[in-house]
Amino acid sequence: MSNAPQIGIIMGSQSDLRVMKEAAEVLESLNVSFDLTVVSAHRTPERLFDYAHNARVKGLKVIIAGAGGAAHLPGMVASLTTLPVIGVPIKSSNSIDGWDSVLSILQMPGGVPVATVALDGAKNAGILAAQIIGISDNQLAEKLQVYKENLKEKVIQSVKDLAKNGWK
Ligand code: RP5
Repeated sequence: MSNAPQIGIIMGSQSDLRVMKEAAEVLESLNVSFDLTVVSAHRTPERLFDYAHNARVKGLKVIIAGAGGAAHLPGMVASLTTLPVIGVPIKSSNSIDGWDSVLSILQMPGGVPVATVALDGAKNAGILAAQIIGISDNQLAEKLQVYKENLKEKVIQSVKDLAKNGWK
């Protein structure tokens, strides 16, 4: 995207992209600028420190961090920045069943929050990040309002479809 990125999307491995691209896609659809890269807490710890320390300086407002297995990336980034961090637990090749990723990201100690979404919930991470930006961006808030109206419309339509088929 051409605008300076407002949201940073990071993931522990390129193998996480199949999930994390859903955050990118929803931000694209809302026209919110972001950048996206791989930062591994365990394999590139120095890169993790650099990324977290530079995030606010380069203008990021929210960080979305996804990782699987022993998923320390979101928590470590949160420990190094005052920007809000949204964590995406990923069911990956080294996950037992996904709970390992969920708990690694969710169970943060007091003082270092990570807003944790559902397993593989990158889409919601993107929406939540946009909602945070939307606090001070009325145009974006309007787009989010339309998005939510569409969700409502889909449910109303499904109620009508069921009724048409005799289900009430
Ligand atoms: C985690 O290990 C990554 O976030 C990824 O989910 C998982 C597996 O990584 P690869 O072995 O596929 O690179 O750190």
